[in-house]
Amino acid sequence: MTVYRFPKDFFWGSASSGPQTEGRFNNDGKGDNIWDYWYRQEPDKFFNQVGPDKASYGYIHYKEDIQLMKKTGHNSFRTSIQWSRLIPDGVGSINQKAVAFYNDFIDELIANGIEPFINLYHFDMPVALQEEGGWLSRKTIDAYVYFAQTCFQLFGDRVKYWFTHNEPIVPAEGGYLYQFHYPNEQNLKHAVQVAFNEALASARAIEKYHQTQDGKIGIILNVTPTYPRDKNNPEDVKAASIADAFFNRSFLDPAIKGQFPKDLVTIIKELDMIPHHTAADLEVISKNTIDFLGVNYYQPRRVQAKEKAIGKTANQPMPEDYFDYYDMPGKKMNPYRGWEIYEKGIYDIMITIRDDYGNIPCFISENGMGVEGEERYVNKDGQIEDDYRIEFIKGHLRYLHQAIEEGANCLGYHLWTFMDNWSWTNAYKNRYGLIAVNLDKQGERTIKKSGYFFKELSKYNGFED
Ligand code: BGP
Repeated sequence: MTVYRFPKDFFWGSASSGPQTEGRFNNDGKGDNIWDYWYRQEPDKFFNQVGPDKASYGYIHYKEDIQLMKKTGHNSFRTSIQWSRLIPDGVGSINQKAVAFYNDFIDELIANGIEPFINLYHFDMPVALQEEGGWLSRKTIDAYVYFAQTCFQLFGDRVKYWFTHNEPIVPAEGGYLYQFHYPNEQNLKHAVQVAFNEALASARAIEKYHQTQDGKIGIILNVTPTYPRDKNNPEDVKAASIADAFFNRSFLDPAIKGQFPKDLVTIIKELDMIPHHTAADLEVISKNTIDFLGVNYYQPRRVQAKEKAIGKTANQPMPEDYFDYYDMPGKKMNPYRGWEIYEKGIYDIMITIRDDYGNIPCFISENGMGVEGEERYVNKDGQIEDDYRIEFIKGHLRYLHQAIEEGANCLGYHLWTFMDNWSWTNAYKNRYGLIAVNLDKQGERTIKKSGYFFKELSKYNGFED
């Protein structure tokens, strides 16, 4: 029997986001964000045509939800403040109903012994700002800093853990390369500008935070460890390093080291795609790095050297001009999401943060398994027996524990996610929650087997097997 015990005061909980859980109800004063807008334009893009309007009814059920968090062992919980709920047009007047809602939510968490972790931007650009160019525009950076300051002023007396962005690479790649976020373009130059502007916006918010507040502020990055097909083949290794520069170090380096990776800058220069910026911007980025890092980990990236010489794809350069993906035989898959499950990846990330990023304090801010058709696993008492999710969590925690034993500065583990929620264009296809949500019954909640497991995990600060 092996005992996996985690450090004292380890954060156990889960992550979610405002746009994926809250929904939108009469007279709540929320404005449109790009998801509300895109769904109205193209409902067919969303699984079973389910949009963000009701999400998981979190706006209605949040008090009950916080009791369920307690029942599932949460000592901490992350969500985001919806920009378009708080400031319906992105800039300008503040929605007082949103202030009351978030105040109550935060107070209720604290009253129940759950530390609030609050993120500012989770893919939810207000439409009024998207019409001005979204993250391509400096106006959005200014508006974002105003939004951030407003949140710090309103809630900073009680919220001590803040995040500037969740996975900022995703709006860049989803919106401007691979077309799974609005505005659905394929334009590397735009993707680079969006990424730069997000990094700058983050640094400017951090600057404001440190001037006025006394808690901690960080960023949440989806760190996807990149493995070469053959680690003894220099061409594969080089390809993996370029992929890592595009998708991991592009945000890790400015957030933690205050600088963009040199190899990536060289490539972007060769492509003549250096984003618009000033010397002052670079100084802000270099001086305002994060206090701690949230790591989202779902899957590895496997890469091989390009079969054909570096080719400029059609008219549009793409990151994949520099590497090919490697389809490793025998890999373990989550067939519903189409993502490889590789538990050791979590260990490798922690060791990279320890060795290459000064062992900055960090925590696992998302890790989880989305499964389709979970109603197959309902037992006679109406509970979903999601043993696969329990195994998934344990498999990752064993490796996380090993990394901590070897000195990684990891302070907690948050599962994605608390209750089944709305997954962007996948809507409710894959369910991730510790709690099942029945959309046919106004979002009725039922704890899954994994929810009871999580309670024990938190209570014993680990597990044995
Ligand atoms: C992360 C996002 C979450 C969440 C999760 C699961 O990238 O931060 O918002 O959605 O992935 O992925 P998906 O919803 O695409 O299945």
